[in-house]
Amino acid sequence: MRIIVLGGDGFCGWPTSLKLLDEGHDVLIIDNLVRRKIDKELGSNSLTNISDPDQRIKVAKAMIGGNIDIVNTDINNYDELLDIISVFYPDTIIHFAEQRAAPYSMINSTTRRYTVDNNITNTHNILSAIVEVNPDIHLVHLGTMGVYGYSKEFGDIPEGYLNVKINSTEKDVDILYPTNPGSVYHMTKSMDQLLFQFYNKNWGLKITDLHQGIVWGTQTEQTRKHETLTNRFDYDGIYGTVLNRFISQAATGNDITVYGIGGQKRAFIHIEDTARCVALAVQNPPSKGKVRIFNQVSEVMSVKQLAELCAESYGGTIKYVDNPRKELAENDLSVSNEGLKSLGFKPITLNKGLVDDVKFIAEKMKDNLNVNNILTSPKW
Ligand code: NAD
Ligand code: USQ
Repeated sequence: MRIIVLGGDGFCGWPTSLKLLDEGHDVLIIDNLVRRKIDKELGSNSLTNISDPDQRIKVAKAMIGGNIDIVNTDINNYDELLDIISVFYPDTIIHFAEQRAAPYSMINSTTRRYTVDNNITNTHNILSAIVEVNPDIHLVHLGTMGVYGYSKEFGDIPEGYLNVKINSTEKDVDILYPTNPGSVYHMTKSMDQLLFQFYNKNWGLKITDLHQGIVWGTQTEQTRKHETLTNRFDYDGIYGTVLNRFISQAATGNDITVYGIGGQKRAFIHIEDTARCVALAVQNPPSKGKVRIFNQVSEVMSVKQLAELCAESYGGTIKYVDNPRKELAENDLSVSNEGLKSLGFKPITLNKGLVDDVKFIAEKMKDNLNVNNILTSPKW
């Protein structure tokens, strides 16, 4: 297949691009490298050393083979996006290109507005370009579990649609799950869903929305092939996700920073599974009938459980800090992932060996960790 990966220089997009290349697809990455620029703006960095995009592409071609390229373009620029899609003429477009950190989206009015402008315009530009170039293109979007909120208010979390009984008619209907975002970032993912519903209803676009849990890990089968292919590893208080933060904190002799009492339950997925699940969705496009929504998650864990695992395994100290976020101190959570499983997904669950791999990398790169970047989350 011919596949465009939007945001293919990022944490999830890069290993997924390499996986698709390895599977024999032609891959074109579009990325404006804004994530690398935000690191500079925040005075932060990836714990791993990441190579320049052109170097990455050169080595990917040499180590994996096949066709892969990158174009540095802002997806907010509609004419350029339309041009690239018209010329490359993909079968599938994968959309990773959004500002994805909840804390970043809550720093101030500049970052709130940037997150909304960037994410919503990107998603809408892509949908619009698909209608113009070829409505048969399959769009695979990375959504988030955060659109549901994290509760069992309506029972176990289904895949996108909630079956309800209407009091007045007594009919059973499937409605889009009522969204309950906890940050401006998560709100943009909720808004993306409405754009997808409309473009599917009006133009019959084929859309898969993957509501992904928190990603952990850093390397995959393909990124391990050469050090130039190394993936990024965010550990800081803005972009670092919780388990990677805890592992890197324990590996470098820093306190493990649990927000509140650690009763927050969340869904998790390893980066290797991110690439596998996206590849499965690409290989099995949906019909035009309805937006297909899958929960891209492997397992549910509480923040406290993760902190204890890291402390017990690596001898770290748990530090309970005031929660900078507005979220439930404790919640119960149960999530269906039947859709991807029906396509053959066999989740990698948290195991000591895999956590050790991440710990080994974090330990090796410990000189790159700036302690001033650990507790940088804004309060909201
Ligand atoms: P990331 O920030 O590492 O990657 C996003 C990439 O998109 C970056 O390389 C960035 O430069 C690019 N980008 C952003 N705006 C762009 C624009 N206007 N034009 C061109 N390129 C642009 O994020 P990630 O962790 O790889 O996440 C990818 C997607 O997966 C996001 O949509 C995110 O919401 C979703 N997701 C991530 C996680 C996670 O834990 N990392 C979990 C669930 C869902
Ligand atoms: N947390 C801590 N200590 C820390 C960091 C975080 O206790 O040092 C807690 C947070 O309070 C939160 C939980 O860990 O309760 C998860 O935080 P996170 O930063 O790992 O995840 P989140 O902000 O939800 O965002 C991440 C990605 C985002 C994606 C989302 C999936 O950055 O792109 O959409 O995970 S989900 O959480 O399932 O919605």
